[in-house]
Amino acid sequence: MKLQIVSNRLPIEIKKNKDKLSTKQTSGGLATGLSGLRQAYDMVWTGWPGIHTSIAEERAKIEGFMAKRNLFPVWFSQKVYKGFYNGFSNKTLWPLFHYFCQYAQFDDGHWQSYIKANQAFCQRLLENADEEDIFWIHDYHLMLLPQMIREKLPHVKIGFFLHIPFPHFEVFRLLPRRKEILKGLAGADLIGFHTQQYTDYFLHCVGQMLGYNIDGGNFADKERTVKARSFPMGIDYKKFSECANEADVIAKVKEYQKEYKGKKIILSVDRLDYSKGIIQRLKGFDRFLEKNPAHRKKITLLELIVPSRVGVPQYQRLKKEIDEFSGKINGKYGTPFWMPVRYFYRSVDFTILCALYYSADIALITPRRDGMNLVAKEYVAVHQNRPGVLILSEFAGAAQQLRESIIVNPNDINEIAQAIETALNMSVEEQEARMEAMQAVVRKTDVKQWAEEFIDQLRISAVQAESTLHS
Ligand code: ADQ
Repeated sequence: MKLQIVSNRLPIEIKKNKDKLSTKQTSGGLATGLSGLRQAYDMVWTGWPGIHTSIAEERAKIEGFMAKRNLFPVWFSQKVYKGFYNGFSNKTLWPLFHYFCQYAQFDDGHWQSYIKANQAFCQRLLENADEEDIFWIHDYHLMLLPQMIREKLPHVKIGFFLHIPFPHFEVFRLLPRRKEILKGLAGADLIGFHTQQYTDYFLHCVGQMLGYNIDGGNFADKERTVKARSFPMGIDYKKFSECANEADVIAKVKEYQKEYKGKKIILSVDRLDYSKGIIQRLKGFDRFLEKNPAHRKKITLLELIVPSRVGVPQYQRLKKEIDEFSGKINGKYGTPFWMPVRYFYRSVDFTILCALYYSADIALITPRRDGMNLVAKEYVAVHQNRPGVLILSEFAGAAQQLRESIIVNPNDINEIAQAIETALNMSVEEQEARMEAMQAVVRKTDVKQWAEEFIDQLRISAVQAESTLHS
């Protein structure tokens, strides 16, 4: 029996530079969560290796490298991958599921590529699957896959986890292929979401669009019972909570303390994405500076933005808008000795990330929609015995758990400005009390525990589904 993990990307990516192949580690969070399961299961992982090649020798080399690590690449033509990934996944599903309906495109060619890509995943999995296997499929790229596998292997255990929000019925129904998506997911035994709200929205859509009776969190697809449950994803709590004891992190923190002496640091960390509310945050900070002249020169907003989906036009436009708005704030309030906004457009390593989290007096996290938002949890975990305030959007899944943060509506610029003021005026005792309460929650829902709980539930669900089938 194997545990088959399936995600769009493999945890190791292949890069090619002037005919030379190299490797790079990707998706840290999920890989860490699954590491605990490695001891209990024979685990294999199937996904795209990050490169398109039709050269047989190159493919064989990559296959060999991956096989040694129990990784199985799925190969696509560039055209199919583009329609599947840039197209249906990121121009249709991503905007719609994040309530950016105006950005959602419905292109039948993209949909055909989405089907083909899911089929390619299915074929690859079948080469190496048997009826005893447990499948755990991840995210919105692969929503047709549960049913495709079910048709070929009716008795295997299939779990699916959605890392982004599941939208309200009124938004989901805009999708022309909504029924196909729901039927695809219904091939699973267990469907997981970050929050109870996303779970309820999904079940409501199943009831309305497929006409199934919803019984608690369950429904029957033919004779099989399908369960939908919430599993709030966590972080590697130990790693983040202990990082401030590491010598290289301590050295970096000292550097930042020297550089920002006498100034408060507000930090934000995101992938470049319109769902993350980066412009709203800048506007909120602008409003704060406008209303609080006494704080000028004493506060800096550090924005760490990791490049993402550079091929999609909305993302290019957003990058330009952020550049312009940051420049506008700096032009308006900056002096030769003080820049209100410092903005870094790159990924940083773990040491720098932790040192920044630790040094930040405030984390300002303002997504307009976010499945969970792990950055909020990382900030909380790093702040051991160190005051700090988390300002968090009510539209992040994490806001359901991190109740002691200052919760804001990112569309309300005045509320963001007011939250910064409240954070700056908060007593150290209150900051610490709130931090400790949030740390207790983040510790309890660690990523390894999240993965184990999902698999435990999947095994139970599948046994129940099996007994329903034979009764
Ligand atoms: P993301 O949209 O990528 O994930 P998030 O949960 O915040 O959002 O995770 C981002 C990760 O990238 C964090 O671990 C963070 O440390 C890291 N990161 C971001 N910017 C960085 C930078 N400049 N340098 C280095 N590291 C950086 C999707 C969903 C989320 C959901 C996760 C997990 O959109 O809602 O929480 O999956 O399910």
